Amino acid sequence: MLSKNLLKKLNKQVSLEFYSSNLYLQMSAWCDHKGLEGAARFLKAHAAEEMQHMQKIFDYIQDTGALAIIDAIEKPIAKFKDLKEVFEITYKHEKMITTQINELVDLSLAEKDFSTFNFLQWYVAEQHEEEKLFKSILDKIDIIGLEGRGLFMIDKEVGSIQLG
Ligand code: OFO
Repeated sequence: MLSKNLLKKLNKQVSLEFYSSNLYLQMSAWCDHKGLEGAARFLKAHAAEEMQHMQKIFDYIQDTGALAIIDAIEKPIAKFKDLKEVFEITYKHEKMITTQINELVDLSLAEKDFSTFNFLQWYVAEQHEEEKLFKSILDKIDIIGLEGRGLFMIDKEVGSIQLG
């Protein structure tokens, strides 16, 4: 059975994953609007992944016999300076999500809720991959740059990333 505190934090994570999905979907709309088809495709696919992250926690809560609660979801930012800013925001956002997951892991251990601790390990591994992914995109932007053909190349590169 989930403790009150853990349930509250897991429900908060449901909302955060919804927000992640909305943020990436909104970013994909901006990219599409700017003719950045590769980045738009990548971010839209990533938004769908975030919905799966949300659903997994939602289902876990329900499976424990507790009640999943969907809270109000914050409105995502819709306009960006350039593609670099888009990915700076994604990277920062994923680091924040990692912190939240780590806090959940910490709490599950403190409460000796080993079932939830075990469930959260998937998210620990996923966050490692996500931070690595977004950092690698930022590194490419730094190397290639967004001037002239750089933007075209980055967009093509990002569009070719296969999500797992
Ligand atoms: Fe991007 O991992 Fe969920 O939020």
